Amino acid sequence: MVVVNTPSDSPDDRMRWDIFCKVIDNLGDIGVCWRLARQLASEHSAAVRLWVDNLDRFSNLCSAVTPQSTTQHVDSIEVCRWPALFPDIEPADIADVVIEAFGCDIPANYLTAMNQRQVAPIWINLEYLSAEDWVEECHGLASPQSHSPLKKYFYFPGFTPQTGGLLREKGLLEERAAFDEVARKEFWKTLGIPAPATEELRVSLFCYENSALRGLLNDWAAGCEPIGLVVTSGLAARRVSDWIGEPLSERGIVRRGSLTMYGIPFLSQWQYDRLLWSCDVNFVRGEDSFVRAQWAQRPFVWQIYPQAEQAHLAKLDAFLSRYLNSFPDLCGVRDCFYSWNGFGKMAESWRKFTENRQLVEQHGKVWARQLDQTGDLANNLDRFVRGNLGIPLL
Ligand code: TRH
Repeated sequence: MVVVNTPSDSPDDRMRWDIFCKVIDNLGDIGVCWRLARQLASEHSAAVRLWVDNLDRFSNLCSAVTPQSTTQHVDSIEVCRWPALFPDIEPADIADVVIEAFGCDIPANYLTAMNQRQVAPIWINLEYLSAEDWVEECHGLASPQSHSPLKKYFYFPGFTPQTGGLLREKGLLEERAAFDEVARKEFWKTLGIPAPATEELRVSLFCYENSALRGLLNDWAAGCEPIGLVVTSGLAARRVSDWIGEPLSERGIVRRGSLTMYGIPFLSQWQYDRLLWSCDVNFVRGEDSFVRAQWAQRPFVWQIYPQAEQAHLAKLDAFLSRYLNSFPDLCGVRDCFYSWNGFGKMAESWRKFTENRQLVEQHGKVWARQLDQTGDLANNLDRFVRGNLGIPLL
């Protein structure tokens, strides 16, 4: 039997967590797991082992990860390759808490060892983020498993106190608040991009395939207002390059009419936060960048991950209902989100959105304060686990 190295090889009374992550398509799954792993380790004294099926993709997100290594320590996390043939593992090597991120199905032999462990581990399926009402009812529920005496708990991130909340590192809002003009200028310098001129609107772009993009670029180029568009590396840069008719390279600058486009390399998650904090408007997508845009407290436009049969529209609507609850007619936000997701007239809703940018920004601050009340996901999860294991809170 091959025994996997574990943090428990050294005498250690920290709670042990195993997080399993499959990189399905983009970087959101590993982005969320990596954030959670680091927070559990640094803020909750956890010994975390992160199993990832695609270390190449992970190394795109975190340059300290060596794709060839089977096991490595990064930021005090034990990062392990999750191989197709998972090695047999002793029950004693099973962690106290096992997280299956986004329903990724933990390996069968790992599950066998979980069943044989002297003290049953807490088994959690960390779900995708959704603002839909049903999430509150399902959050924290346990489901008995057909091939296991163990229960699996469904843990939902969310926007209300009846859910697990959102990932937010300790001190994030304070760091955001302290990020002043000087820090912003310094940040632009590190990217090799000039700080925006007074009348310029600085916008960041991170998106999926988007049928509204070309029209918006045309309007920006033909408009009177100077726009500085910071284009993230990857698909957004490729589609903007297609529109320009030549590649927008990392650190490249291309001008078309009133629109200046800046290419940038793929940023660390830390830098990406600072980009969101530095722009006047952020176009974000998926799950993690969407959440970070809310903590950034800058006006943002969200492209939701598209699903078959437009299933994502219910999620988009559910989010907008919560976000705009106290302000249902907020200056084109709803129209802008819908247009950016393929339903509506982008040019018109964008005009309304930017005309009322100050209001949207004020609303973003109130919204972030409200979200902060739900407590952050890592902390809520730690409490949930300790409650179930009967372990006192730290
Ligand atoms: O990459 P995404 O599209 O990820 C996905 C999908 O939404 C998917 O449905 C869902 O399974 C999953 O998220 C949870 O978008 P997202 O979620 O915003 O993740 C991108 C990550 O990449 C996020 O952690 C921010 C990070 N990032 C950087 O670190 N640097 C960058 O320069 C950019 C552009 C992003």
